[in-house]
Amino acid sequence: MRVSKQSAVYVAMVGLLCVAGLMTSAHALPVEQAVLTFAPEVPPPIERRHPAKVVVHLETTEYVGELADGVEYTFWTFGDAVPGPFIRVRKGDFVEFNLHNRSDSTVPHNIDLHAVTGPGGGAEATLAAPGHSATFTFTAMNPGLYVYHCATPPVGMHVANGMYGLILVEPEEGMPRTDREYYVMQSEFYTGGMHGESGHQPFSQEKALDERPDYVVFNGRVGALTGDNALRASVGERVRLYVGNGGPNLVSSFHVIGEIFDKVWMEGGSRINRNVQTTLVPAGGSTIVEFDMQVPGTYILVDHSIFRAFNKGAIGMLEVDGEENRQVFGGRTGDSVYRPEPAKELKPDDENEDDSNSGQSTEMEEVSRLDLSASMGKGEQVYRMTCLPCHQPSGQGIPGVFPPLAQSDFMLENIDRAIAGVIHGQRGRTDQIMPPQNLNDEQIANVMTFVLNSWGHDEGKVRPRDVRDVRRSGKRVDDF
Ligand code: HEC
Ligand SMILES: [Cu+2]
Repeated sequence: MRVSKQSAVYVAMVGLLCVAGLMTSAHALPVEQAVLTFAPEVPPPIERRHPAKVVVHLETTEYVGELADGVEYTFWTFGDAVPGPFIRVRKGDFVEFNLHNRSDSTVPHNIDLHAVTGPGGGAEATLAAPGHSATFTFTAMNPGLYVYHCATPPVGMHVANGMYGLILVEPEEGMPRTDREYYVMQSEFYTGGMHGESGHQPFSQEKALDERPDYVVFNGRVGALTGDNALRASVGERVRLYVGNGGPNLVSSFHVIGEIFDKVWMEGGSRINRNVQTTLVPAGGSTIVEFDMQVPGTYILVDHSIFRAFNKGAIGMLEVDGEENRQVFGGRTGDSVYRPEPAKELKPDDENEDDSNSGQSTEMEEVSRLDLSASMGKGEQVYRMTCLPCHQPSGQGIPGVFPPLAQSDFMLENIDRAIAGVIHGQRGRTDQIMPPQNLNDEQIANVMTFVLNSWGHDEGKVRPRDVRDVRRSGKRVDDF
């Protein structure tokens, strides 16, 4: 199994051309090798104010990688990464595009660049069998941010397996300067198993036809932009995101929680819209958004078709450090534990003589520390991806909206009841509803273990079979 070389900047196969004079007889243009970068990195702005001949070398590959923790998928790629590398040229540039299909590929591949004016965007011209290369040329006629993708039949499958990326054609005068530029590309995956099911997952043609993805992700996998992989910026900086949507099916409602886009290059074209909350990114389309950072914190990138974010993986994070600005954002002006009275009378606990729980605690003593910390680690991932947006990073909840899990008496009082809430959803204690969390037994066991051993709790390990028992009992929160 090979791991994609995310983030490394690589200059595509430097060589051959461009020796000293930097001139080709054919076009009398200076020759440059394209600088390609892996998401979330963007190549440096183009400094020159004249056209050039830009040479791109891109390799198509196939490899088994991780779609989510413990979930493997056979990706088909450009540049050994999903999404493929970011290409940056200038309007008027003459591009020599070399596509190399590695010899261990199982199928032919090609490339359709939406930045190309001409048949198939280069698809027919670049079709390459395993172990072959193809070259074509084009002039970048129109400025904008364009998607590229494989267009080899079955096209849907090549795209669904990860074959897409972005090419920016800068206008002649260049893009305005910003402090940070990032590359974010949404796409969805259709797998044999349900979301979170571990092991190698095959592509599901049936789900793809139904447009029923199990994963909707940024930058090729669940968690590519969260935790340690979060994007970074500082207060006072201007951030620009080059956002693409590989599809293959869904249109994205791209939104950054806690930010308003000062500028949006609508659909990645030349028209600028201002003061936008959520912008559409069509399948096979793009957008460029820009905003100033005024207040530190974690800003969450989502597809605001919100189940895709909280249940299917379409979450990214932008961590911003720097000085608070109480004028812009007053922050918490009150801080208290949120313990609403139960809206319904709960049945007294002694009705089901909690001996299942006491049995559990003797067994719990046998569980090794190591086992607990492994489960905690996996549980933290689930928590970050699933529970955090509502219950918050330190389990503190949001007063009046989402109850805290830290020191939640309701939760600590009856753990099976809390598990039932996570399985089936829960309502009645607040004005809000917790929807059923579409997680398997192992994921729920891990996340509960994490929650029950964080923020001052010390409640031991929940095992998948504990979750299974609650699930089998069919009991809902109100039945406890
Ligand atoms: C969409 C927001 C949302 C998400 C996501 C969410 N919850 Fe909740 N959770 C709530 C709400 C709202 C309640 C209270 C519902 C009610 O009124 O009974 C709640 C209640 C709970 C409770 C009972 C605590 C109490 O005081 O009522 C537990 C335990 C809990 N959630 C755990 C989790 C876990 C674990 C996850 C992640 C797997 C999770 N929740 C994901 C919104 C959410
Ligand atoms: Cu392909």
